[in-house]
Amino acid sequence: MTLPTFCGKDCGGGACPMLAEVEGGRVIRTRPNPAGAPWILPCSRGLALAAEHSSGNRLLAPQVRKGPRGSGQWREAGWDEALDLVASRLSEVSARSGPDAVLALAGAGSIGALHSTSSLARRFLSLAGGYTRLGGSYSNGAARTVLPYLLGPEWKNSGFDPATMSKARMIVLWGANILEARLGSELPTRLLEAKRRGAAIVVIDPRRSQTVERAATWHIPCRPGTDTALMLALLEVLLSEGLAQREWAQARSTGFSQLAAYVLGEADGKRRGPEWAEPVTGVPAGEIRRLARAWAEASPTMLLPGYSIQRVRGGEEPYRLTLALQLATGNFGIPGGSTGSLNNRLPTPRVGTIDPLDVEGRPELPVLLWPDAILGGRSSGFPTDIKAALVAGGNWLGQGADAGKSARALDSLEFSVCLEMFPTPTAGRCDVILPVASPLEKEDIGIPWLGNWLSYKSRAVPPAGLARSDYDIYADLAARMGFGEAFTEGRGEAAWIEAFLKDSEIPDPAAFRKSGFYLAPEQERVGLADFARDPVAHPLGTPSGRVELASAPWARDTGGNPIPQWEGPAALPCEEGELLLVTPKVAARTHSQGGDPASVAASGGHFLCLHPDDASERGLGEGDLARLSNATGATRIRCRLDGSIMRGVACLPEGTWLPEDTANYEDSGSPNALTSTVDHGPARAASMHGLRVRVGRA
Ligand SMILES: Nc1nc2c(c(=O)[nH]1)N[C@H]1C(S)=C(S)[C@@H](COP(=O)(O)OP(=O)(O)OC[C@H]3O[C@@H](n4cnc5c(=O)[nH]c(N)nc54)[C@H](O)[C@@H]3O)O[C@H]1N2
Ligand SMILES: Nc1nc2c(c(=O)[nH]1)N[C@H]1C(S)=C(S)[C@@H](COP(=O)(O)OP(=O)(O)OC[C@H]3O[C@@H](n4cnc5c(=O)[nH]c(N)nc54)[C@H](O)[C@@H]3O)O[C@H]1N2
Ligand SMILES: [Mo]
Repeated sequence: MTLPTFCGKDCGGGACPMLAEVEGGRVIRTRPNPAGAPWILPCSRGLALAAEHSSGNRLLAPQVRKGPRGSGQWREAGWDEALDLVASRLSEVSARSGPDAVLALAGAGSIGALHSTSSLARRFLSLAGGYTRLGGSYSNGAARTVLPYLLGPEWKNSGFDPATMSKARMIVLWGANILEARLGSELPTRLLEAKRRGAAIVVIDPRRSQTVERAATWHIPCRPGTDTALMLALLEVLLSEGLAQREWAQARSTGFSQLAAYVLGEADGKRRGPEWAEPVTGVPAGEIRRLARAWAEASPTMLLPGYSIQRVRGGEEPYRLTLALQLATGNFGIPGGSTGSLNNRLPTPRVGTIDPLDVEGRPELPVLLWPDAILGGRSSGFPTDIKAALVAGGNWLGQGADAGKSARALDSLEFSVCLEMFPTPTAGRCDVILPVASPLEKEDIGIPWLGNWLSYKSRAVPPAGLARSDYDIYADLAARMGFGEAFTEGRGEAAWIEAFLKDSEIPDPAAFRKSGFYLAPEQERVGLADFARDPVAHPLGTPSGRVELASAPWARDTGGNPIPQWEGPAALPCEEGELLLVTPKVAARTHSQGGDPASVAASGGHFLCLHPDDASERGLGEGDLARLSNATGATRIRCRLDGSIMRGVACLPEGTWLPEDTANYEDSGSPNALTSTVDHGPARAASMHGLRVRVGRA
């Protein structure tokens, strides 16, 4: 039997259409769904979904902790016992300390119209009386904070449909490694097609990623965290060589002349040109000039910025300058061009989704600071004193910044419950673990990160062991706590899907269920195209109606710079001997899924990647154990020498699991032993690239 399916992971794809082959009640394999071909294809992780599903590591029964947190001592419990315990402990905390004492550590482990780990957890807690929620995002916290100031509410419509890539003459992937860390299911195929037809493909990345290897016609290594300086220098060349489309840009923005005056050094005599940027960025001045000229010449040029460039210190500035570059070169909002905003900001087809029932005005904290908020509470200026946590769809311990602090925070809670498929380090520090169904055990509608389409999956097989869907677990808990009917609205899972399809633009739901795929008619949308064509007739919802490159509200609300600027030594250059660490995604994992030691070993191992010259200066050879340290912490890891990474830069991928015992964190090799929850600029967003670290022999 063959059934439509998708993963529903927060992996940059999210809903890639696939087919599950089921034999004898088991899913044998998943393969691409021809309905999505030739452009919308799953990645290697989707094709490995059946293996994840049947992994011997899965949690198949509720667990109640017996020993101290992190001791790994558990006993199995039946559902009645486990749910009674969770219901009574959550109610007790709420009754004693108020509902805000419960923190929703609700992540995106599962995404979909119904099975959204984040929406379901919030819905449950909203109905339970309230909770403290997390705001912002590890992914794009800086960009999503600053972009509304530039674009107004229209920032949500500022992306592009992947098919428009076919019109681009030049594509600039700025810190976007889309062949490994996807930012849309359709981008890899569109990019490789662009390469075949001879488009220029520029990749700006300190590493020679697979995207560089397989697609780039021009690789420009740039020191992490210095993109702002490189962008300013490009603007300087465009302006001083008369290549900028000044009038076009000025008709569509505010602050363009101020920005021009800043890069040309009109006030302070300091030109932010290629010679200024070279020592900061490591990009030769001639290369910067060449890129600026190519950008001005190749029309249209599509700029696709990765999220990486804003997950750095000073990460608020790059996404102001990506917009400025596309305005200066006349590529903003034209077909085959882009606005320079986050690529996936365009609406997906209308379909119903489960309502998290969020109430305005509930206490909220920046996600980066969850450990500080637990440890510090009101006396440290946070809105609430957290006593308990509901953890679902995230491996917070190890994926969040500062692993040591995260562990202390989880250990300090009075009560915590985790809904999980696998015995993650986070689950290991909770009091109760509830086993959840796998992606192949749930019916759902898939909503992609990027693209004007939807996918569908039927329940390929029933849940393994005692596992249950998050929905089913909350419905049961809600019934025990007296609000079952409000949670379910009298519907089972299938009835919800039915209702979502009714409330959708899909003309033929039966055909959709059968094929597993709905492609909306419009596939070549260009975000903000109307505004770009006629900014007077189609103004943006900003105070000026234009793109606010200069933003007084931004400066007023956040204390940030009114126009984007390079802060310089605050971030860089490094002190003598320090390296700049990047901690990117790898193709084999969605974050920490597949980050357990056995899976990591099976997918090639976990290493610190160093340039041979940087290694030899530190007395390190291939396979030696290196020690990385900075103000947050330290970790040891074997190194691999690689002449293709930029000098002065080191790479340690994210997503490996921490050991149970915090005493062993120094041996974890986790980059988040080194990331910090403090000092992070106006957006209070995470810095996970461009970390200054010392590296030496362990
Ligand atoms: N395989 C896989 N793909 C994923 C995910 C996953 O877990 N696994 N997660 C998804 C999610 S949730 C997100 S938010 C996105 C994140 O997408 P990104 O943040 O864009 O992904 P990263 O892998 O962190 O970084 C992408 C590239 O940027 C480079 N880089 C790092 N720092 C800098 C810098 O300062 N400047 C420049 N120019 N380049 C830099 C890295 O070397 C890397 O090759 O990825 C999505 N795609
Ligand atoms: N150093 C460093 N750290 C990073 C990053 C970086 O670039 N560098 N990137 C950051 C980014 S962009 C992100 S988005 C975060 C992601 O970090 P997390 O949100 O922690 O992501 P995952 O590790 O994928 O954790 C998802 C968990 O949900 C579980 N899960 C899967 N399906 C279900 C389900 O149906 N129900 C429930 N209850 N659970 C389920 C999975 O088993 C997994 O343990 O990491 C951030 N951390
Ligand atoms: Mo993310």
